[in-house]
Amino acid sequence: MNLDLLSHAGATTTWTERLGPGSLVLRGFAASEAETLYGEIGKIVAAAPFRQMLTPGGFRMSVAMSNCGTTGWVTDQSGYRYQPNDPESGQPWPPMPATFSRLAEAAAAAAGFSGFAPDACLINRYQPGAKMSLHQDKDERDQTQPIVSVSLGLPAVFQFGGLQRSVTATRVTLTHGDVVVWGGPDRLRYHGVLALKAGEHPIVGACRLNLTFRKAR
Ligand code: MD3
Ligand code: FE
Repeated sequence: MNLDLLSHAGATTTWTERLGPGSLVLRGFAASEAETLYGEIGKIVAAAPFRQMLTPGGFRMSVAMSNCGTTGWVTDQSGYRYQPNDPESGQPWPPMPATFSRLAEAAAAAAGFSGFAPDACLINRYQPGAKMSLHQDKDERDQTQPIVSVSLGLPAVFQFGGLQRSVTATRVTLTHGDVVVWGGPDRLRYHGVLALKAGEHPIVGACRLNLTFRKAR
């Protein structure tokens, strides 16, 4: 594991861990902004509540989701897609707060992807037992753009596989304030999250929240 010192304007000094040629963990990168992010999430889910969506195969996801931005990721019986409106309300997704987009752009730049301008932020809520099976993110139009993820609350074990499902996955624990940038040759690698263990986080409570920033359109 390659450890580098990194200081970023905005306060925190943290360290980085390379997971692959195009993916970098920025430990604690969002820690100083966590309360702000958490407050913004509260406002977003007041307008677009967390919901457990249905996969095209007819299974209810254990992770509850919402979105902000000009488009949002949804799944139902007819498939996976991005759409500008919340299917539950018919209303546009809440706008992406400037604190979110600035953080995502700064993280991407720190990992070597300058000019990242996300139009979608998927908000995942894991309660104890919730998990995400190995999958690829390939519903975004421009796959040369990275994905940035921000973890808040309880720690989770993230699985990072290869370009084929059969490749054995590496495990890495992601914890409160960690930011990961996934791009380049790692953009289409299989990944997932093991079932969340119960606990209590002082800011976020009994769950894990994950923001994933995407350039979908
Ligand atoms: C690696 N979410 O929402 S974020 C997802 O922690 C998703 O909630 C997980 O996978 C979570 O689709 C993992 C990290 C992540 C996101 C996208 C990736 C890792 C990725 C795309 C390519 C490779
Ligand atoms: Fe994913």
